[in-house]
Amino acid sequence: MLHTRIALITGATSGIGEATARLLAKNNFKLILCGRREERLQNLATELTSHTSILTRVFDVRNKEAVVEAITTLPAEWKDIDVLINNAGNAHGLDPIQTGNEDDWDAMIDINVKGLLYVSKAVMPEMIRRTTGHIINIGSIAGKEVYANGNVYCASKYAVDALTKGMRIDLNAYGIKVTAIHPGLVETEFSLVRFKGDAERAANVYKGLEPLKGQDIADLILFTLTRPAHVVIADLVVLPTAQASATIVKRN
Ligand code: NDP
Ligand code: 8X3
Repeated sequence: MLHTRIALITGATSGIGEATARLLAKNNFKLILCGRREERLQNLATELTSHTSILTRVFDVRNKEAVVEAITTLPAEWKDIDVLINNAGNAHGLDPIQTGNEDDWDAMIDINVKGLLYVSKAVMPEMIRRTTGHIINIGSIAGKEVYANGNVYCASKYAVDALTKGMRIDLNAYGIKVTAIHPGLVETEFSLVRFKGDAERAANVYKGLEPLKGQDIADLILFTLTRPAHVVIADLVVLPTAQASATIVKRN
């Protein structure tokens, strides 16, 4: 019988993480769903329990102690995490570097970079012990190209790119697969967060083009996770057809 893998998804309360939870639940994965918004996690868990076993963990990836607590207190039957999807993250603000808001800088570096490190550090020991596992980091086209006013968000995603490469090198001896997926424009709550709840400004980001959906990224994650044991997808950039680069977008 096919081994049912355990996947831990950070940022499962919306967007790419939520779509991934839905897809993996229907594809023979047991899921540990993480995020800060407990009610959303509970609702999603309730919905998906007809497909698979679900555990939820509420924590802020910035809180090192909370991350360690969430992972080390997993019940014995959930400890062997096979798949870690480091998805939690956001942009905060879109300002020139000279007038950037330091709280936004802290949020992006603390969540997108340090949070990813804390979660990975907590999950890796069991993967290393079992000499198996797969870590998928969600980067961004912003981690491949810098655009005007993207400065610190881009830096945080360049860091994700570098950390992915570093993980693949350092974990090579343990048979652990490491993948980065770098999306372009995906219509999620991302722009609403970036523009601090300004729904009109957020909607404008996706106006006049057909953006990617969370489901599109979930499909790639599932594809990546279902390659044969000897194959790792190392690095994937995925854009809407209307997008040619971080800044060149064909709009109607
Ligand atoms: P959403 O805003 O829809 O989702 C972000 C997720 O991250 C939420 O589930 C949120 O959960 C979680 N999160 C944010 N901050 C924290 C935190 N401090 N601790 C724990 N969880 C946190 O955006 P997306 O789905 O689009 O974003 C997912 C990833 O994809 C991010 O890393 C983003 O940078 C990346 N990405 C997005 C693109 C896009 O155009 N949308 C393009 C390229 C990359 P909660 O608030 O409940 O904690
Ligand atoms: C999100 C993509 O181009 O809006 O990472 O920064 S972009």
